[in-house]
Amino acid sequence: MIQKVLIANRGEIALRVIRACRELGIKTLAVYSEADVQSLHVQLADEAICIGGPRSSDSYLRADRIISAAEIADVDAIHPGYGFLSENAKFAEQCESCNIKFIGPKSKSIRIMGDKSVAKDTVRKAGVPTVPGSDGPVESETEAVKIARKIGYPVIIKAVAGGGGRGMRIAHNDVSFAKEYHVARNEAEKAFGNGAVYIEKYIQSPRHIEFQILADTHGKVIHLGERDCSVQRRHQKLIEEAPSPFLNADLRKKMGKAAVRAAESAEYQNAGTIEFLVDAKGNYYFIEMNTRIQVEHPVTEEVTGIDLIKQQIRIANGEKLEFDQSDITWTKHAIECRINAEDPSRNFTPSPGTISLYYAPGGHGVRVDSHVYSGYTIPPYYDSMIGKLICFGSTRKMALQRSYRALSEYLVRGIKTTIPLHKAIMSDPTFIEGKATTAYMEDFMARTPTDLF
Ligand code: MV4
Repeated sequence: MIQKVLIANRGEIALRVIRACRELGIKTLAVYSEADVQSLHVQLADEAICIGGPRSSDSYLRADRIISAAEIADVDAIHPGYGFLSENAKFAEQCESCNIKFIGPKSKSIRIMGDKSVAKDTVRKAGVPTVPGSDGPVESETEAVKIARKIGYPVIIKAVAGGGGRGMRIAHNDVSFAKEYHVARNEAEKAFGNGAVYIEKYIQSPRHIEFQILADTHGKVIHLGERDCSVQRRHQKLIEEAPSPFLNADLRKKMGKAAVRAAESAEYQNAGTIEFLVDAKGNYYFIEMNTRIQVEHPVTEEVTGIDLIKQQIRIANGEKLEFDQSDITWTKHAIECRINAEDPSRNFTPSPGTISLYYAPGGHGVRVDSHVYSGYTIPPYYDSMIGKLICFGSTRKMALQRSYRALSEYLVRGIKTTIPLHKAIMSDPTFIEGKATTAYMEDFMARTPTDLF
């Protein structure tokens, strides 16, 4: 039985895990960097251990120090949150070999899904639709051009070790292909130490729709529906919502079944996400699986009523899922706005510093997951997200109106944030009509005067 958990993370997700543990009667150990001494996760956990300097590479990425802390404090399990070591197969393996439960999938599943080409091949063999392209990594430029011609331009060149939009190049003809192929290989080699790439047909302006999976250690896999994450900028998501305004019940059912098959094909356990691209005609294609809890998980929690972090802990404990697919219903609509310490009028440059005044919205249908407070200083070392505003109601319209209302009472002084940008999007006809694709943000920024932010 898990009685004590080390949270190998910081910020709002560390708080989120501490809260779930509290409700389950589980003791918590926070780890923190020298930059996070004043952080709420350090204050709210039962115990806290400093694991190193401000930079992630000296603290939250130091598997050795985190496992030492786990052993000193005698924890039963480690929750990795998102980012940092959450999708590191070696870290999961180290936990397993030290007899500490890794609250996540087996290292084997992380490895399969970490190689984007192996992931694609694995789910395709299980009957899940994938984007037409090369069968696995391409071996030479000559072979690559042949495949590109066969599938037809435009094509996208993706790094096998990439993911989340890193290491992708688009080519429109033989000439640009030759150039982009080499750029992609060099970038992949530099960024991941692995230059292998694969090729796919490029889908124009798709929607990004992902399915939440829960899988127990007894072979049961269910999905909790989708999140539409099409509103993003440079592969950083800004808004996520559930259900997707684009899916009907029939498509949801088909994609949900495909998502479950994809998870099963990797013998997946715990919470995970299957990402699809969906084109204008409703064709859907698996692109990647995220083998961790995601930033946007509260959207699914609010529409299904299921606490995903508690489910992760229950699953790691070896307990059976307490519901069947037919028990899962979606009766509400939820929208999440990511509040970042960034200046949208200056190309989203980070805006770290001290928050002189902080007041978070509340009321019916409003949830704020945040770790900041009046007087808190945002360190420059980590990502810029300072909170998530999740608004929900019985209809999409209600969730939209509530989001605008809550954003209007959200006060963050002393730094720049994405709050004014979100207010503008919540009142934008294209977004309100549910027509946003992955091309939305670029278009929105081009036609919106930035002095609004
Ligand atoms: C694509 C694509 C078009 N065609 N693959 C970006 C994130 C990574 N997970 C995969 N991505 C894309 N893959 C094919 N074959 C377009 C994107 C893409 C995208 C995907 C999801 C959300 C936002 C995006 C923004 C630009 C491109």
